[in-house]
Amino acid sequence: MDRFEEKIGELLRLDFGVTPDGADAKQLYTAVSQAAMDSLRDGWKKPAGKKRACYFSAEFLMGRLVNSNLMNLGLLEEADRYLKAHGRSVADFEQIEDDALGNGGLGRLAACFLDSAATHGIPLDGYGIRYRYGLFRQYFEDGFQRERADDWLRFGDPWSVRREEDAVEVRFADQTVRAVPYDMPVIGYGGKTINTLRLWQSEPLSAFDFDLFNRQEYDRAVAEKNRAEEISYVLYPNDDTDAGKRLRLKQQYFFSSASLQSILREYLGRHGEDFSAFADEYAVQLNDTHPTVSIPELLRLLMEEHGLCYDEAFSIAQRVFAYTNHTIMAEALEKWDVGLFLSVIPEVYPYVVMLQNGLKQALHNKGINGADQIPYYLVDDGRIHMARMAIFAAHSTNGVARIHTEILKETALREWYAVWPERFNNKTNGITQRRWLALCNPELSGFITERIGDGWITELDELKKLAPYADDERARERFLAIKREKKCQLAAYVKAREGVELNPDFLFDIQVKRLHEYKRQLLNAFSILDIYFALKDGRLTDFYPTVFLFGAKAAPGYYRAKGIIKYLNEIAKRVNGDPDMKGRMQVVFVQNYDVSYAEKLIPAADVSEQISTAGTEASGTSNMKFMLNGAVTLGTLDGANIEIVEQAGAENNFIFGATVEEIASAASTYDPKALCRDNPRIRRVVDTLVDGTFSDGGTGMFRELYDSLMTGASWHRPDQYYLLLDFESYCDAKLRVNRAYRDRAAFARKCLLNTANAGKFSSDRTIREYAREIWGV
Ligand code: CJB
Repeated sequence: MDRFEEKIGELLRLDFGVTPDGADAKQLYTAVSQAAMDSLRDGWKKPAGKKRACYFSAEFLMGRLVNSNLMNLGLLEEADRYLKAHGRSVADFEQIEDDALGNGGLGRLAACFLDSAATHGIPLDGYGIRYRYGLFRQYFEDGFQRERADDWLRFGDPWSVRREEDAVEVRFADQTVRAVPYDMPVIGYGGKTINTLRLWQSEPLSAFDFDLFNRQEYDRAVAEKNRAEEISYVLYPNDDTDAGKRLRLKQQYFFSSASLQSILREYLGRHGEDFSAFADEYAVQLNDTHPTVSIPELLRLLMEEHGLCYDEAFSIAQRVFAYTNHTIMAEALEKWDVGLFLSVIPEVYPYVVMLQNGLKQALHNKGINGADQIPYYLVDDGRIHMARMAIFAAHSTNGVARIHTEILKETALREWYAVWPERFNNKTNGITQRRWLALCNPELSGFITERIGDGWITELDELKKLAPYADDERARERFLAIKREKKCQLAAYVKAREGVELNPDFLFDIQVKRLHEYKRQLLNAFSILDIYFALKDGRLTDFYPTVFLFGAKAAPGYYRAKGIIKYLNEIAKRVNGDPDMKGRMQVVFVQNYDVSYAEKLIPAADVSEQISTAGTEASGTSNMKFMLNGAVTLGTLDGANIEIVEQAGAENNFIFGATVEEIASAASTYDPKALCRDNPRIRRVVDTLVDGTFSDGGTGMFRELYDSLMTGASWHRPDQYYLLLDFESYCDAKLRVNRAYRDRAAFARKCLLNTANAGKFSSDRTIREYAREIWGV
């Protein structure tokens, strides 16, 4: 028995007083995790003298850690063997960890980046917030979304180490709090590089006011503690929208200031007050505008506490910071009310003003003066524009897919691109193949490794070598058998979680992502109804049996998104309850879609639904996960879909709908009412929102959805997501996929070619581009 196993036994004995055979799953999980932590302690040190990149992000959606950490340390098989010897397996850890410190794509991207950087020896550390409660847990009650708090710490947190000695203070107008870091090792594949994810927890300066306690003022005695803890209490559940809330600004400043203080402290320890090397030793990537208050905060720290002048401080900041934009949705570009900002962090505001003056001077130097400067103002109309601040003060602004960056340059940020074109660059997103293939699909991984070796685990371009197997009948049959096996596994999971039976011989058509109007789950709903009516009427006779699966959380305050969930659940109830549909069609909306659910759903998919209105989805990353696991994309020419199709071939995917240019020219002519009037198929499905076909439980939600399609956000702007414009071409494409699926060999060929051409979408490629082109590490 080796050291790792011995350590597990010892921890079980000392911490829980149990033997390996007597331990329950949670005790085993804790002991195995702690033994793994023990094994890496020596290797978990920052190497001296190297530039480090810091990823500042309000979200890190890590997913379950135990399996990926064990795999990366090369301990997964050993742990499983050990557990099996005691009548258990790592699969027993399934229900133990949660994965909720992020909302969606942006937080998951951060997690993929950390994995890729550590795997390739790139010094990158994450900095964020240790929320006490992560994204809410979702369940359905009569088809309506309900939310429950996500108590992710209920199983303990064996992967974090509290670093009391590194705590710092963060000052607000109305309170000062202690930021205490919890460090998590980020273990590269092979275990050679271990970086750090540092998450800050907000605590009171002193735990308890005994004076008040002695005076029997118990409420006030704990009030300060509660107020401090409130800051890192819960993750804002909004994806892609600007909440503009006081607590949100507090959270942003809290982790920005704490992270900068922590970096400065490290640096001062090496260099004293000489800041000339700071920008040579640190790069900070701002993950969206959420940490952008870091810019004036760094100026403040350098000028107020270390005596630098503005020009010196600004020049350092500009070399250190780089900014990633993740969306062009206007409502997501954060703007802070000056009054609110002043009431929360008044000490930072003067630095915003200095930046504004610096900007004016810089524009003047470029020959832009007077009213021409207005579109650039950092403080405009009583609000502070965080994206503008980031573009001005950072040396790099990047989009996350080619088309997204083009839209930033040509439309959304064109004024800025005109002045500072050299700052703009594209970094197409990626995903880590360790979690999204090796871990979640060992069957397909084995298939690939048998044929081309395991080099793909760290160099995904190796998958190219798989392409010839797309023409090999035996390989295709094997691939189909694996897909079926993944469907059976998913079916067992869905049965246990939702109480619904899935038939593994059906086509699996899956749309999973946050619920948002622009992602157009409602369009998917309409197409399903259209097929349903066609089957009922006998118009459609050759439909291959299909299950349409959905997974999505709606922000709790996003009324329309919740209406769409209810509507889809009503459709599911109708279709699944209709005896005519038995063996032909099924609709299932799974509850609490999260990283762990994704790991089950994605490998089982035949068709990946990526149907956002062209120009709205910055990149998308689930599209890449589906592709890697051998599904075809049914999608619009939006975000990374464009690059996916470019890599895998248009003939191996199903593209439909208006392009960005066509959407732009439809803007003045799009007339949803006329489309409804003139097209009976459209009218029939859309009318189900208001003709009593389905009940919204008397809430009026469906009527509101209907109105949003007909009249949109405002009276003169009908449905800004153009659902009905794309309806017909979408339904056609959906039936094209369905027909193509009948020829299983030809379909398997398409799937295999998607996998074989997924190399570009590894986050290893993306993070190397950031390292080389932005950070210089
Ligand atoms: N994104 O998840 C979020 N949250 C936001 O607030 C803004 C954007 C998503 O980021 C992903 C990673 O870059 C993108 O793939 C996705 O298109 C975007 O919506």
